[in-house]
Formats: sequence, structure tokens, C-alpha cells
Amino acid sequence: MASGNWPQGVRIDPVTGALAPETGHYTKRLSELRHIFHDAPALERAVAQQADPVVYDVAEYRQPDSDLYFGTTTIFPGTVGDEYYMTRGHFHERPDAAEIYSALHGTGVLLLESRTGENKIVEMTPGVTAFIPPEWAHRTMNVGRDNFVFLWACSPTAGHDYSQILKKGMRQLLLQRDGRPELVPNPNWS
Ligand code: M6P
Ligand code: ZN
Repeated sequence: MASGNWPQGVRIDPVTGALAPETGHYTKRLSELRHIFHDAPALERAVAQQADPVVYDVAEYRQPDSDLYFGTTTIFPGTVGDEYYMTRGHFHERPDAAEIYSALHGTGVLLLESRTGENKIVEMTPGVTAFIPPEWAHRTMNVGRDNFVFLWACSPTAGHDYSQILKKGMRQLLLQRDGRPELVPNPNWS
């Protein structure tokens, strides 16, 4: 049921990802992303030497009694060893829950992996919108020198299932090789 100021327009700053108004916000620092990056010593060095930098920031806008919510994710530029700053990556808990990602600023890569092990990558630059099908894990990396900002929208009951990626990782890693992103098989995937 609409109430108060809702329905309303939400202003998005494409460079910072800030939403006005927003209904929620969180930040992930490097120390909260242990086991996500493959080079554990490089991660510990960066946590110590760079005062535990913020890797990404998520702002959201949700309203009650609705089957849709949206937000922005801002991944800051950076690497941990040879791996680009990235999100944890997740499947949705609900097997019919899809999502869209739409690039607003910077240069990113969306890495997709199905339950049966197929992989896809989508280069995310402003103007590109990706459809993430149900039952495909999704993780995004910032492969540029500026903030990578994208808009996302999905069901608030989609749920985040991190268990498989935390346990096994994803089958492919996107590494910086000669200054450029290259997809390589994850040697630690099990
Ligand atoms: C996107 C959305 C969010 C997600 C965020 C960070 O913005 O899919 O639902 O939380 O990315 O990704 P993750 O939770 O995998 O770290
Ligand atoms: Zn998702």
C-alpha cells in the first residue's frame, strides 16, 4: 500500500552510486572479504598497509508490500594481488528469482556461473544492462581506474545464497595480466 512520500522519484548519483532518498546502506571492507580473494597474503598486507580499505558500497531503496526493490553497488578501483576488487558473488535462494544489473559509471565485468557450471562474462559499461537468469551465480568486478557503479533490481524475497561460493569459490577468476583482465580457471576450485 502506498503511503507517505511513496510513490516518489529517487535520484541516483551515477558517479558515487548515492541514492536520495535511500532506505538502506552497507559497506564491505577488505577484512570482511577474506576467503573471497585468492591471494590471502596480499589481502592481509592490504588490510594492514591500507587501513582496511572499503571495497564496495551498496545503497538500496525498498518499500513494503512490493515484489521489487532496487539499489546501486559501487565498487571502488583496486586490486588484491592480481585480482580486481569485486563483490562476494551469490546465487539467489529462490530458484525462480532473476535480477537485472545496469552499468551507470566506470568499467566492470559481470561473471556468471550456472548451477551446472557454465560460465558467461558480460562487459559492463554505461549503456549495458545485463539480465541475470535464475540459478546463475553473479559476481561483479571493477576492472577500471574509476568507481564502477551499477543499478540493480530484483525481488526482495530472492534471498542471497553465499554458501557454495564461500566453500568452493567460482570456477573462473578474473585476473589482471599485463594490465588487462584475463579469465583463468580457478586452481583452488573444488
Ligand atoms: C548487487 C546486488 C546485491 C548484492 C550486491 C553485492 O548490488 O546483487 O543484492 O548484495 O551486489 O554483492 P554480494 O552480496 O554478492 O557481495
Ligand atoms: Zn543477486
